[in-house]
Amino acid sequence: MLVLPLLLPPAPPRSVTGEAQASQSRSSKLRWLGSARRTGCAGAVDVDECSEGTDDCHIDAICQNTPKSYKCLCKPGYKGEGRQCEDIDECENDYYNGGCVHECINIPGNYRCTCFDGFMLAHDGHNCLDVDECQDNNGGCQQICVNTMGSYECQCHSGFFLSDNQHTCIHRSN
Ligand SMILES: [Ca+2]
Ligand SMILES: [Ca+2]
Repeated sequence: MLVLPLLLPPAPPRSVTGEAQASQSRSSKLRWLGSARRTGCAGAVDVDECSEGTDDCHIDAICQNTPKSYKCLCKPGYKGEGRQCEDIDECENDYYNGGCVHECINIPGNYRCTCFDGFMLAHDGHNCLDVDECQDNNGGCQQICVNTMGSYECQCHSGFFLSDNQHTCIHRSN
């Protein structure tokens, strides 16, 4: 039985710089693919459509070269079959709210949780923690600062009452 040696074309230059070289290497690669198919050696020559940019993956997809073809996979945070990908709206479900305790903001490929005034985002990125305003300059209170959930209030020692600005105390005159 006659066994014909499998003749592979020379490898294309690995590091091509410049548009002229790149397109030259592309056209010769395509030529090789054609001859490989004609001679029935499918699979012997693989064209990396991903690195050549000849794939039709969506801009928000990851191109994966395979031995005979390529695959398009939507990036994390996107849904679709690869040729078409669209952002997942993590905030869409009002009940789940992206797992955010307060507010959920949808962004392309991701989402962010934010908190109402008087709260700060916890390290888990989802919970909201009360800001203790009294830790900072006594909350601006002249006498007593009382921290509350989502806010704070100023109070005064006996013999004083809180002024209209809710921060300073005025001595009660008899
Ligand atoms: Ca999103
Ligand atoms: Ca507070």
